[in-house]
Amino acid sequence: TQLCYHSELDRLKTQVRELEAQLKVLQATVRKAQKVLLFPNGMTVGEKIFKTEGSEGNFETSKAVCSQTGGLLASPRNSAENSAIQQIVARHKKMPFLGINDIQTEGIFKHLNGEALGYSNWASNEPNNSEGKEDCVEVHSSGKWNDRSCAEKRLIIYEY
Ligand code: 293
Ligand code: CA
Repeated sequence: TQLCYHSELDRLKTQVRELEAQLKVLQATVRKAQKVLLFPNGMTVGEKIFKTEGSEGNFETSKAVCSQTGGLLASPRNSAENSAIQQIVARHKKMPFLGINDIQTEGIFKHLNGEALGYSNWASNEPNNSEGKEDCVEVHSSGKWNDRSCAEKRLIIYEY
């Protein structure tokens, strides 16, 4: 009957409101837990997590170590993500390599998945491929990027 449908609808509406309220509480709880657990070695930016364990490696090692944990070498897609990496650099006083390189084609820097660079933050006069052997990208404490030899050892920063 009309009356039956109406009360059923009311019950569902109440349930949705309750679930919305519970979801808000859950989201706040997760955000708080993330903040606590990631301090001082990690940061969240939107859905992305950047994290370090303080260890270092050359580009190949850094890439492999990140994959082993189910992550990737940090690869900022925008200035907010780059700032998060910059904060980790500042805290650890060590530069990382990004998941960006021009190993395949000199002068064409790409993300590890082959994606073209939509965002970049090169220092002035970089990338310069100094001595013809700089295919990887390090991040300075300024947040600016410099191409550097992939054989150097740098702070490993993971992204998830
Ligand atoms: C050259 C010129 C420097 C620059 C350096 C880096 C190395 O030595 O100004 O800082 O290359 O690009 O990666
Ligand atoms: Ca350079």
